[in-house]
Amino acid sequence: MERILVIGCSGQIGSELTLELRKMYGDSNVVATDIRPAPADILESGPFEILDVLDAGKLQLVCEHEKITQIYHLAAILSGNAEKRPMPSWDINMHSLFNVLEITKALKLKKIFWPSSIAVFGPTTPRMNTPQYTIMEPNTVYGISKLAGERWIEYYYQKYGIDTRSLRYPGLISYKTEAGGGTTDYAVEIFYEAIRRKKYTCFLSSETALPMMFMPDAIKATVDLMEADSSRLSLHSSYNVAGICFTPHALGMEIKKHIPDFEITYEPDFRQVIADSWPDRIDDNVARNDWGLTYEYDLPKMTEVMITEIRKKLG
Ligand code: NAD
Ligand code: AKB
Repeated sequence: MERILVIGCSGQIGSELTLELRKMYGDSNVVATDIRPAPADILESGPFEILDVLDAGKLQLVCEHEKITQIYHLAAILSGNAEKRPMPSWDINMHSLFNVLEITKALKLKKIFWPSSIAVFGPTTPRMNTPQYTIMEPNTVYGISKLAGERWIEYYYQKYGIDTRSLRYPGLISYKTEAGGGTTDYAVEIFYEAIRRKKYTCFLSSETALPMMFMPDAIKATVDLMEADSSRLSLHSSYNVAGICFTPHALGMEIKKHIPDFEITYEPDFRQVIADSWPDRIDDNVARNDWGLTYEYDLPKMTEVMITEIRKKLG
């Protein structure tokens, strides 16, 4: 029987992934944790504990007491916020990963999931159809921490035989929980502002193309990777996943199909430089070939669901 620990269950991904894992493994077998309270549906459907992942002692106690077999470690400081507080963000992103890797080794857990990001790429990386293996010179605190993290999880796989699995998520779009301080957050904020005020001032320029993915596709990719037989995985660092590629202008046009008087204006801020260093479009053939990565949502389908669900949410 699998016993799963989710670290960072109250965030954009954790608030949805935890519920999916509870459906798969049983509510009581998925222990949700975060440094802040969880959403009501997580609190009501299964176990939850306040846990600071930097507290290695408590992390070990929870893993032992709950007989944990797998960890999903989602706690991190994302790109925009990390640029505002570089050293504490580096500490949280790296120190938390080492705590999880060391406990996985000490308790001989079966496997861990730790997400990487398109932020591992940098200004010298080829921007179009960015390959799995390519030049990687990230120039953000967040990107450097993700690239270092990829190297460390690969190291623990090679050196200690720990089954580490990871995806380089693009910008994730969802309606349940607000995005957590990243550069791709405009693609979530825009929907709320379009529905509330019919206008949005974007912090990136109109033609800034970035890879993005709708949350149901991200959740499916995550559980598919974690469920895949290890013999199918050619790498234990992190897989490229592409999702959909669009610009703020293209997203604005798609929203206008549903809200014809929606207006978008542009006032790029410090996040423009970060976005300019990331790829436009990713090549995800290694993930497709190894474990069958697929997507369901394109830009129109995702936009339709986002507008319908956020209208319901805002009443
Ligand atoms: P988020 O900021 O929404 O959620 C992170 C959660 O971690 C928060 O609930 C926060 O309270 C918690 N947390 C922070 N510090 C903690 C600590 N010390 N101990 C315990 N919990 C702590 O982030 P997210 O968008 O859900 O991202 C989850 C992971 O996926 C991160 O590693 C992130 O880098 C990665 N990722 C996210 C995206 C995206 O677009 N959302 C894209 C690429 C990669
Ligand atoms: C961010 O913008 O920081 C995240 C990411 C792509 O990692 N959404």
